[in-house]
Amino acid sequence: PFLLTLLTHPVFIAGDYWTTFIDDTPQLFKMVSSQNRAQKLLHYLADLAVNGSSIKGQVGIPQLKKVPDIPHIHDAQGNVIDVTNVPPPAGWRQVLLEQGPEEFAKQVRQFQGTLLMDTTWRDAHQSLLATRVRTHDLAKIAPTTAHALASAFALECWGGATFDVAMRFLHEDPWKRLRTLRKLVPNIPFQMLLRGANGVAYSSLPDNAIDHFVKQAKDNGVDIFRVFDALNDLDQLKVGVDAVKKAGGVVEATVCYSGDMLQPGKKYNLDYYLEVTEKIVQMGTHILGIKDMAGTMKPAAARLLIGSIRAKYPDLPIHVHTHDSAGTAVASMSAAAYAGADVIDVATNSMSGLTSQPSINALLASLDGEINTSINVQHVRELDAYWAEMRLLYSCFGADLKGPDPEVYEHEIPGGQLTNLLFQAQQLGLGEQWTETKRAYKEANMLLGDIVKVTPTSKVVGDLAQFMVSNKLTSEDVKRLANSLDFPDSVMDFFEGLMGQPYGGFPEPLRSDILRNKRRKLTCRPGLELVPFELNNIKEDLQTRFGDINECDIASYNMYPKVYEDFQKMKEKYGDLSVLPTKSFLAPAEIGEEILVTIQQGKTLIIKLQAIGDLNKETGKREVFFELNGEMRKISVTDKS
Ligand code: 3PY
Ligand code: ZN
Repeated sequence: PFLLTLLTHPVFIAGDYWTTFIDDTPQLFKMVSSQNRAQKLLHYLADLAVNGSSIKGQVGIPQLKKVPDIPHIHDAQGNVIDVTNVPPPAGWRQVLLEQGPEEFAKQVRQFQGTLLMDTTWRDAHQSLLATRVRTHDLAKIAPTTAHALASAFALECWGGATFDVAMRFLHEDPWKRLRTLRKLVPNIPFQMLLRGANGVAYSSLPDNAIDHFVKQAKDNGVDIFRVFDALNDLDQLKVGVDAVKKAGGVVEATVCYSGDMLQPGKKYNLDYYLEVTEKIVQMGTHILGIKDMAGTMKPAAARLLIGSIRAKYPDLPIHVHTHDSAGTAVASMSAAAYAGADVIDVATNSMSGLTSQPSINALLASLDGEINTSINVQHVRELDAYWAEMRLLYSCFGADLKGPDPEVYEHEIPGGQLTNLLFQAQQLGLGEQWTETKRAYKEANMLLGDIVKVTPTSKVVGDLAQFMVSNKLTSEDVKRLANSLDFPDSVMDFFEGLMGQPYGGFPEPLRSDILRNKRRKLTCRPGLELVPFELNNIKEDLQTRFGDINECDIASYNMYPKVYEDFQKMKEKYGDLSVLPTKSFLAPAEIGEEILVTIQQGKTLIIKLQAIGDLNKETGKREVFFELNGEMRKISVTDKS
C-alpha cells in the first residue's frame, strides 16, 4: 500500500520529486498508517465475528441495540446548552490551578455546605460493572459532564482497578484515557485512588517507582490523590503521601473504615480511628479521606466518627466515601454531612446504589433545604439519562444483585469485591455457594486477625474464604492443618508482610505454621527491602522491544509488567481498539450492520460485515468479508471452536 500511495501521489506523478520528498511528505505515512490501522481493526472484528468475545467476565452481549444518545442539558431559561462549543463554567479546578493545594483545601473547608464528588467514572463502574466502562463512552459524555457537574468538588476517574483493567481487559491505555478526559473537562478537579506503597498494583513497589508513577499521573491530569493503605499501615501510607507532595498534587491521606464500630468489642473503634487520624494529620495532608469501602458505617457511626474528628480538627477538610451495599448509604452520608463532612462521594443515579456509591439525586433530596451542595439538581438528572443507557450497554458484566445486602455489617465484604465474589458464585451455579462464601469470608477474616479489608488485603480474605469453601475446611481445620496446607499466594504474601503490618500484629502461631521455612517474616515495610528500579534501563529495554514509548509506558510496565507486555502485543496485532464503539468491541457484528469508527479527528471508517465464509477444514480458518469505505476486504481468521 505504501508503494501504491507513493506512485499515485500527485508530486510523484508530476515527476517533481527530490531526495527528501518522502521525508518531507509525512501524509504518505499517515495514509499508509490509516490503512494499516483499518486492516488491524478488521482483524479484530473478524475474530469477534467468528469466535465471539474473549473479554473475561463477559456474559452475553450488550442489551442495547442503538448508540446511546447524548442528553441535552438546559440553562435556567430552558435553552439547550451547546456543550461542545460553549466552554464550561469555571470550577474548583480553577481555584486549585490559580491558588495551589493549600488554598484549595482551605476554601473547600470554608465552603458553606457540603461538596460532592462524583465517582461514576471510577468506583461506581468498578463496583457494579467489573470496571469495564471504556474511554470511548466516558469521552462522549465528558463535555456534558463538565457543564452539568461544574460545581462538583471532583470527578473520581482514575486509579484503583481502572488502571489494570484498562490494559488487561479493555486493551486500552489508561494514560490516554486520562489525557483524553482531561482535555474535555478543564474545570472540575480529577481525583484518583492510589493504594499507597502499592501504587495501583497489588503489592509494594520500590519507592522510586511510586514517585515516578505519581509524577506522571499528576503531569497527565490528576489533581487530587486519595492515598490509602489497605492495613492503615502508616509507613506504607506515607510512601504514597510523600510521592504526591513531591509531585505537587492535592494530598487526601485516608483512613480506611472497617466493620461496624458501634458494636461493642470491635477492634476498630473510635479511639483507633482518632489515633490514626492524628498520625495522618502529623504526616501532613491537605484533606482527610475516610474510606468506608464495604459500606458498614451506619448513620450513628457517621455522626460519632465525623463529629469527633470535626470537633478535634476544626480546620481539616473531611472527605467521606462509602458504598450502598446495605442500602443505608444515603442515611449515613446525610448524617456525615450534618456532622460536618466537607465532601461526600456519590454516583449518578443509574450507576448508584447496591455495591456502588449512593445516588446523587437521592442525597441531594435528603439534604434539600438544609445543606447547600451547589449542585444543579436538574443538570445531574438530565446527565443521568446517558448512564441509564450505558448500564444496559455494559449489563453483560454486572453480577445479578437485585437488592441491598444488610448482612454486609457481618461479613464486611467491600463493594467491588462483593459483586466479584457473587459473580463467581453465580457462574458456578450453586445458590448455596454464595451463602457459604459469605460465611467463610467472615471466618477467614477472623483467622487472619480481623484485618482491614480493601485491595489488596480483601483479596487475601476472599482467596482464603474460597480456599476454605472449596476444600471444605472450617476455621479449626485451617488452624490445625496450617503447617501442611498449600495456601493461596496472596495469603502467603500477606503473612510474609508484603502488604505491610496489620494493626495488632499477625496472628500466631498461624503465621509461623503457614510460612514455615517457605517465606521470611518482614517486620518493616517491604519497600525498605526492595531494590530501586533502574528507570533508564527499563526505558531502553522497552524502546528496543516496543519502539515508541514514553514515561507513562514505563510507569505502566513498572506496575504490571506482564499485563503491559500483553497490551503492547494486542496493540501490535489489532491497533488501537479504544476507537471502536463499545457494542462493536463486545459483540460480533451482524451481517449487513454498519459500524462507524472515527480513527482520528475527521477520519471515519465505515465498516460493514458482508459475510462469513465456510470453515476450511484443512487450515481451520474462515474468510470474513467486509466492506470498508465501500471497498471489499477479506480477512482470514482461525475458528477456535
Ligand atoms: C481499589 O483499591 O481498587 C478500591 O476500590 C478500594 O476500595
Ligand atoms: Zn470505594
